[in-house]
Amino acid sequence: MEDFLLLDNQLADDEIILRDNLRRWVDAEVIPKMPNAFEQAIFPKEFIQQTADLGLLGMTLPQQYGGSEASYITYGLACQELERGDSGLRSFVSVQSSLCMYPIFRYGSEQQKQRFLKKMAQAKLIGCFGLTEPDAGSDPASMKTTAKKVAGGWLLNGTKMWITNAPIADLAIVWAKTSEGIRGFIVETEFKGFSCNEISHKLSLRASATGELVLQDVFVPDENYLPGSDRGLGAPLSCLNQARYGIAWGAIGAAMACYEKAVEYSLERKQFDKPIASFQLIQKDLAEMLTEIVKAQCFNLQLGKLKQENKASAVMVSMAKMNACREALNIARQARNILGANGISLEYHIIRHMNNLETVFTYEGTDNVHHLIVGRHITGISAFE
Ligand code: TGC
Ligand code: FAD
Repeated sequence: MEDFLLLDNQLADDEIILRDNLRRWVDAEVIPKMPNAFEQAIFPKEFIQQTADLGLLGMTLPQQYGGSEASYITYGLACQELERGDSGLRSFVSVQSSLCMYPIFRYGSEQQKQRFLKKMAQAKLIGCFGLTEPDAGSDPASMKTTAKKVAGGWLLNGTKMWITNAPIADLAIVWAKTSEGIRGFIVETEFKGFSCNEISHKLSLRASATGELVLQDVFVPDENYLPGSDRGLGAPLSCLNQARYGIAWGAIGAAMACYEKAVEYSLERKQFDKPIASFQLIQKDLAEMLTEIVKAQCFNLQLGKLKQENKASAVMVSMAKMNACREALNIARQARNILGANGISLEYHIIRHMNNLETVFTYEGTDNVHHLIVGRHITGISAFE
């Protein structure tokens, strides 16, 4: 779509090249497949290897661990383009990169990094991230999953709910309560006592595999304990900062797709002998949609620069995620309205994005949670206590 505020001037050449290559791939290979994948509720398996071949898995990590040391802006642009295709595709990449490779990179031993990261970058191993439980969503500190120290390892018991990639995963980063607080574990899905139940009947993020993890006396050897995760809840929350950053870019990608479709449609569709784009109320909606997209793009760009300099705080990331998801959902709804009845057809893509964005609005911290994180920053008073 139009670069209204000439933001490309602020991007490096390699960032523009990657974005444009990815844009072509998403247009050619992803978008045509998504209506059917969404309707059938399948995550197209070919995307797994293709995203690895495109260098999208763990791209910000050092080369020795399979990454390409890409800038955070590059990662953001990748999330934007992927979610222009479908939120489920961006979710797959987010979870593998930010929620599985990142904790191994940040909290894992050298042996764990050597064993897992390159294979994950090549999509030879797929990960999922288990924090949420049936009774612990916004408040992960109340989790019930436990890890008990035994000779040579740990015994894990509990259930994790709503876990992206779980049905296709080879390993799960599981967060559990030990006698000393919350810690992270690399649970290989072939471990005895581990099982996964796929969650069906979702009407949002349908082209994404979601599951429930059940852990019944799963023995996890010491070598799969994340030794650096001994900072309690802060460890999983630091991974969420990475993923929430990608979501802020991704949600705007979905919004861009909806906006572009709405502009195109409003110019073609005639009522009262005129293109509906000529009606003032439609123009007002389009103007609002473009304005919010450009505002969020500016926010993301500045946040990406700060993240690259290690100056992006968690509250900045929360504000970006909150704003991008809310505005993307509003834009999708406005676009849906502009397409009238066609707005609800999968053929026009908008209803798919709109339904997906309902999940994106909720996961990785709900809209309310992010408002309260920002509110805590403003007032110094925590609404969670
Ligand atoms: P609180 O007292 O605020 O903090 C506990 C400790 O954690 C530290 N901390 C952070 N560290 C790094 N990054 C952050 N964003 C952090 N937020 C907090 C904090 O400094 C403290 O450290 P210490 O050393 O003082 O102990 O904790 P709280 O229990 O009051 O909770 C705060 C709250 C509600 C904000 C937090 O629990 C929260 O963010 N809840 C939302 C849960 C959530 O986002 N779940 C997401 C699950 S994963 C997912 O949805 C994946 S979807 C993937 C996909 O498909 O793309
Ligand atoms: P709840 O926490 O029960 O919240 C319900 C409502 O109450 C919300 O509106 C919330 O904002 C509000 N609320 C709660 N507390 C407060 C408060 N203090 N003040 C004001 N309002 C409040 N989790 C993972 O761990 N890994 C994954 O890979 C993953 N993937 C997901 C994929 C999908 C498709 C979905 C839908 C979810 C996924 N999640 C995942 C779970 C997601 O992170 C949680 O759904 C989310 O954190 C909210 O938790 P909850 O659904 O239990 O809602």
